[in-house]
Amino acid sequence: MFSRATLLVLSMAAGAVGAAPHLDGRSLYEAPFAAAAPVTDGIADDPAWGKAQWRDINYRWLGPEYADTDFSGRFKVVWTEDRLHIVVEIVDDILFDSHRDPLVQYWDDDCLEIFLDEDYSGGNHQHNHNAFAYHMSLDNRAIDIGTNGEAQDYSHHVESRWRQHGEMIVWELAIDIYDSNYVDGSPDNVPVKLQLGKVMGLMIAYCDNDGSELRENFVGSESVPSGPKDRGWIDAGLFGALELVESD
Ligand SMILES: [Ca+2]
Ligand SMILES: [Ca+2]
Ligand SMILES: [Ca+2]
Ligand SMILES: [Ca+2]
Repeated sequence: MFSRATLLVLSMAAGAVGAAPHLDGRSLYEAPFAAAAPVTDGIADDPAWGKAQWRDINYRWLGPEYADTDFSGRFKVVWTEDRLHIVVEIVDDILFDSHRDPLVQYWDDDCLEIFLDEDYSGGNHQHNHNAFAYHMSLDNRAIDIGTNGEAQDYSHHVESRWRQHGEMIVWELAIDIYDSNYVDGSPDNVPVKLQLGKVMGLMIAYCDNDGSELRENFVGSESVPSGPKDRGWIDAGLFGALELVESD
């Protein structure tokens, strides 16, 4: 569990770099270490998942009230030295991918968003790599805005597979973690090695569209008590804190 000392250090670190502070009331997540990395195949029978706790995707950021059968979601996180592993269970009554080009209006198709801030700095990440907001399309592409202000395909950062199990989609992801020094298009980017006790920023969300021109709902794992609720693609201060812990 997070100690008061850990939280104090986190808040001091954010202040020290002059970043915008995190909003009050951020979630605290713990990712247990995975002795064996989960296989990214959309089947969540990997032993590592049994160590982690489910967390809900239940804050309605955009759109009207919705039924559990329209959308519901929850997720777990574990880690290895090389990658962060996430499993998401989603109920969505209609899967919809209107814009077949993954770089066009990707947030208005059904889309799983994985927000990651390697050093939990918070702050703006719109046109830089202070944090990433991977928009996972139904064809397993990872899209975010690059330093040129244009949508980029970062699918080589994220291994992603989902399968339907009854009414449920099980979506597994294995993510290379890059820090803010990442350079778009460079062959020299090296993922960060993960270690026990590391604290990162994390937030998970789902854009649900069931056939409309624009997404119908946007639902996330963090509360947004003030300001535009959909600004996670700009503001890493909304993200929760994820601590990498032992397996037990
Ligand atoms: Ca699996
Ligand atoms: Ca739906
Ligand atoms: Ca950062
Ligand atoms: Ca949908």
